[in-house]
Amino acid sequence: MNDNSMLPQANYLQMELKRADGILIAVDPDEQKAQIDLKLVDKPGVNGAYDLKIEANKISITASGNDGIFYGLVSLMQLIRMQPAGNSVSLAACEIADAPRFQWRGFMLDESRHFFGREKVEQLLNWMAFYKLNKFHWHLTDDDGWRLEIKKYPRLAQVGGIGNHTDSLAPAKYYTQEDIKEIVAYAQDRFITVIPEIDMPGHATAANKAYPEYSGGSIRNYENYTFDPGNEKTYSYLTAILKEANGLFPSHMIHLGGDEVALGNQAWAGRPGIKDMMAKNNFTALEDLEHYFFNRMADSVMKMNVNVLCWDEAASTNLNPAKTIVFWWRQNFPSQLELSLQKKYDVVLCPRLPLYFDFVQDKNNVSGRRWNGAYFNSLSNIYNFPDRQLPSAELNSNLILGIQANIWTETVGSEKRLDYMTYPRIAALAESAWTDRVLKNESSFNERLKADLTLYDRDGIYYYNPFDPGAH
Ligand code: TNX
Repeated sequence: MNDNSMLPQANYLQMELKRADGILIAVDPDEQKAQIDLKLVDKPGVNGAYDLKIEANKISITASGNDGIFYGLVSLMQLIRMQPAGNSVSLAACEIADAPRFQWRGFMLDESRHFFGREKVEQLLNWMAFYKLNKFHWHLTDDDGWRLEIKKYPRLAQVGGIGNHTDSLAPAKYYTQEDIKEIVAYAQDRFITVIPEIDMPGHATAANKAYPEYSGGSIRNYENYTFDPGNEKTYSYLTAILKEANGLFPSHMIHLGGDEVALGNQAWAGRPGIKDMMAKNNFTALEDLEHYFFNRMADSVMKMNVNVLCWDEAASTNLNPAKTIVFWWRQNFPSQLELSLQKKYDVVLCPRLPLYFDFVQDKNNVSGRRWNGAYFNSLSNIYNFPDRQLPSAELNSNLILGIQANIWTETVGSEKRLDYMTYPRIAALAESAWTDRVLKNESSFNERLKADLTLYDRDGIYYYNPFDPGAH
């Protein structure tokens, strides 16, 4: 090592090899003794790039950043792990020069609809690290449960945390602030940034159960679905929540949701506070009020020196493009992607087809979602995303930060189901996010995937086996 800042990466390799493979290595900051030499060098290139060289008596990893050193170590770990089980490991000599295609390689987990808890999340973070994914988008609030302790408003977690999508009376489940800090640190050790989502103004039923005074009202099928944009106090309430949340996440990013408000904003019509707010601002449509609300909340967040992330509906609101990232999820609304690029927003691609992992992956799957009854999200479609789906003019825009898979959990009520929907599709996601289009090779991917499946077996993961698909 030519720099002590690489100790955490070296310790990570040591710990992982011991935990998963029973292999012991020593970590020593003395460069002369090193058999695995880590070196930070001054070299232009993208974040995360590294060189890995395996020679007869020495392995060296060089990179210009600590993340590159980490990814080099992960590649080494993969090579070791893919060896057949036995008493010794032998690696072929090689020279690898590697760099990621996209800087945003994300995975989103919805823990509102069903709560999985710390151990499962840490296992996921471990696999994300194995696959060099680097952004964990944590959907912590939604209609079925509020999963984040907020000290100023304790009922959010204590009352809003009660229930889930299948059982509205299940005891409260949520993360304490201590839990959050520990999970964030666990992710950080693996070069993963954690981004919380506090969804607004829609998908707010759980919060409104705890503090109904900030609810935008109910209509048939949508009970207290929105926060109340007609009440001045709503803005300070939500700002206080966001401030507290921001203190727990060092990412300088908060996802504010902004999705599917049109489903619930009909409840706003006729409410006195809202009528006044509309009149005062000369708004003619409820949509104007929606943009007003989102703009004001985005402002509050940006004032904290935090960037605002949002679903593609919010691309229609005029936000500061230097501090906004739009998540394009509705592949049936390509115009929202175009609008986002026109407005110079940064964009993460996570279209429902093929990147929603709550959608089934096999035509024989019986439970789970599919699009219009027919389309499902196969391993192959994920592997070939985005190149087969989007025009290269859009893909070449430097506003496209990368890609992300989202797993919504209305239909994912157990750890087994979560595993089944996630693995091995996460491997295809990772290769699409990391590997340049000219280097992608689907049959090679499928061949290499076999080794990953044995690793899942070792980790007790209940995965979908594409080589032996049953009906699930
Ligand atoms: C739409 S994606 C939603 C989620 C659902 C998901 C189910 C998005 C921004 N909103 O609230 O869980 O569809 O696939």
